[in-house]
Amino acid sequence: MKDDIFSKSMNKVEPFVFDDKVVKVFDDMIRRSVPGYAPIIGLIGILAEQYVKPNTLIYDLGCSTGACTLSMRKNIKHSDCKIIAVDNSYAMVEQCKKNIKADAGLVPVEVLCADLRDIKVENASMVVMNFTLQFIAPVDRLKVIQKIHDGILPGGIFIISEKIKFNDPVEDKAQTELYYAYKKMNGYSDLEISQKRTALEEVLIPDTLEEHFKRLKVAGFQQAFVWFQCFNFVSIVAFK
Ligand code: GEK
Repeated sequence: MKDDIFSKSMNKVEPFVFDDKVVKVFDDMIRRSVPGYAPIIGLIGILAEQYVKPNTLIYDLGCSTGACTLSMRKNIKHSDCKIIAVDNSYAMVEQCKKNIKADAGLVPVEVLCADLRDIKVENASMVVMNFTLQFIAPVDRLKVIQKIHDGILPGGIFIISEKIKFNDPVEDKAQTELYYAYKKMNGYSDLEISQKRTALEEVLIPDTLEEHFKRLKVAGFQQAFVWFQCFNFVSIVAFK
């Protein structure tokens, strides 16, 4: 279903929430709004194929409708693994469960409606947070990353995709303008772009790449690098 949530002029733009209305248009919204989303989903399957170890757990934190979970499920070679998909939006979790049910993959999937800050991470060979840490309160971010690090087995990986901001104001402006041009190319009007920006203002708080790398290092990851970038959207792989 086409995303037209912000197409009409609003007297007051409310903060963005992942409710029923958003879930209905989510797949269209994220593909048209996040440059690189579709290739990232596909390529996360390759990372899963390479790094998931037998008899381990795989986490998809902030799973939404289950795109990363399904991509990993398709490519994991070991059916004794289990994917744990977590989201705190009831509407998202319901849609995710439907999508998993309609998929013929053999790897078991458990879908949890929970705040990712409250769940235990253990025996993991791969953890994915695809565009989700940006919605977690900045004060909680290190604790979340630390928990993920501690729950990953040696040799395991953590994939974190985020919208980022840049220290250099010239780069920040150029990358942001390219991102808005991407949205316009995908059919969003200036009004939709501007109202969505207002709705996300205090909800999606981006960090710089430097802040991400520093946090990953403090948490104990051995190495981390960008494996995908399109404008101000990046995906990092961190190795334990
Ligand atoms: C994808 N990964 O399609 N606990 C659990 N879930 C949360 C929390 C939290 N504290 N806060 C936000 N979420 C997906 C896309 S969308 C990104 C992820 C976007 C959930 C929220 O409900 C939403 O489903 C997801 O994080 C972020 O690859 O919409 O830009």
